[in-house]
Amino acid sequence: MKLIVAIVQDEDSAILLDDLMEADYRVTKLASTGGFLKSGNTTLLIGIDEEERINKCLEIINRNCKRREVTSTLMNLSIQGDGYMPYPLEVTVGGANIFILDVDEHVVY
Ligand code: 2BA
Repeated sequence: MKLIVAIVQDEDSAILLDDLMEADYRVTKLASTGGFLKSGNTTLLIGIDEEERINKCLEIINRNCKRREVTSTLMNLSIQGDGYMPYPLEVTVGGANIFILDVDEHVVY
């Protein structure tokens, strides 16, 4: 069994979840926060028994998740070190960051 951990943008998550459900994948959706931008994103846990279904799952994620340019305001310590200064930043946030893990065991009680 494999566990796909996919970090996607909130904007893409609803339609992605629908497509995964329709294709009969088992999914858990978690509300998460990116460490860099400190803004919300979505983490999906997808446990897959049959290895041959992994590529199809990746295809569905790829089809639904778009890269986007995001302008955000980060806070930086001022030169004097006595306060925080806002500064604008533009980054390209991935369509999806995906980790594929081997699962030793899956137990359901
Ligand atoms: P964030 O950590 O909020 O990062 C958002 C975007 O900011 C990143 O998009 C990247 O373009 C940029 N970024 C991140 N760290 C940076 C840095 N130190 N310097 C300059 N720019 C930086 P993505 O790479 O597509 O990542 C989207 C989200 O996926 C991340 O949100 C994080 O929640 C997750 N993620 C990405 N790589 C990860 C990893 N290796 N481990 C765990 N989570 C990861």
